[in-house]
Amino acid sequence: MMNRTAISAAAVLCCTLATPTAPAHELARPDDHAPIGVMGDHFHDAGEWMFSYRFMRMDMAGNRRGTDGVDADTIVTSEPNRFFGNPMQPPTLRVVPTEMTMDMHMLGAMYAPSDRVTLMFMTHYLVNEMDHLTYAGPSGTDVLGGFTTRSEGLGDSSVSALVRLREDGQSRLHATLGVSIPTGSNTETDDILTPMGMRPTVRLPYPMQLGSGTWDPIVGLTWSGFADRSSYGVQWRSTFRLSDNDEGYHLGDEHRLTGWWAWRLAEPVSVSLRLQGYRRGDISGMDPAIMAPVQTADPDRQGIERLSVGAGLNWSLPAGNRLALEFMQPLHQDLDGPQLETDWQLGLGWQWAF
Ligand SMILES: [Cu+2]
Repeated sequence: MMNRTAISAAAVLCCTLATPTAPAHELARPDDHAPIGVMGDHFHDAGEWMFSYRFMRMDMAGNRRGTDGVDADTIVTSEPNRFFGNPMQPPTLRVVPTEMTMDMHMLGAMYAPSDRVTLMFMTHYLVNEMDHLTYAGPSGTDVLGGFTTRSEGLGDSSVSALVRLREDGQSRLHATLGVSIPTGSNTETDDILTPMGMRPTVRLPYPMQLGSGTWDPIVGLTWSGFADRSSYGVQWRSTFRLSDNDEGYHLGDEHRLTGWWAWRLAEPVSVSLRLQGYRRGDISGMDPAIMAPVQTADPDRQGIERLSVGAGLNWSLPAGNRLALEFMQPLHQDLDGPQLETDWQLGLGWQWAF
């Protein structure tokens, strides 16, 4: 056990902003917070603040249609191009994404104006890179060359209220009600290589855009339970896209259902296992500035169903600091494809509460 008097004294010295109430986070168990990939998993007592930084990398390589892998040669000879009939548009897809990395830097702030409500603000800085192969001309399997597109900048932000519904010594339950704010750009451009060998600068396809362009409600429910050396929880969280953005479309609704189990290895360290189901719908509507013989430009090739498993570690440090990491890998993916498949996802986080 840590010395409460020493910690309180340190808190008073370091944090003149801190409220006089006991900083609950400083003595909290490591698994008081869910694995780092779960957002808005906990609330705070009145007057508490928390700041967090998360880095997340998602790595995608290879393509899939439904649950089956599909190679680039097959895509360019058999997958119809929905823009066929427009000038310069071949009957099948001719450009194939082969790999993508998404890096997310997430900044978060939480403040509890009362015991009942904790307010949470989050924003993202995104760096996306996608590698492609371009096949020559309107048909055949001759590769003309490769190219990489990149987009970087602020993503969407969100403001949520976490409303405490029930809490006793062993469990707690809260609802999440929030709104996603369209701070990310959806008009990013970069150079591409066309099947005719040209290198125009065009508006990037949907997965390379940084924001949704819409104000979207976020709704969720989180339950966590605590035993002596272990803990567990379940969270549902959805984002509903209700209206079109200025470019004439909206992204598909997103739903996440996750459950986790954590075990305390030592006083300040816990390890966790987590399962997550994720579902995202196709895009509805279309941006007329996005037109290319590539799967990522097709609003009907954006839907995802994915079941992932994750292993994580939470580490509670003095003065309200926490470090955490989590590695996730899909067990099952069903894609409205062809679409790039996710290989793995890594999250690292630092949280500071006072
Ligand atoms: Cu917090």
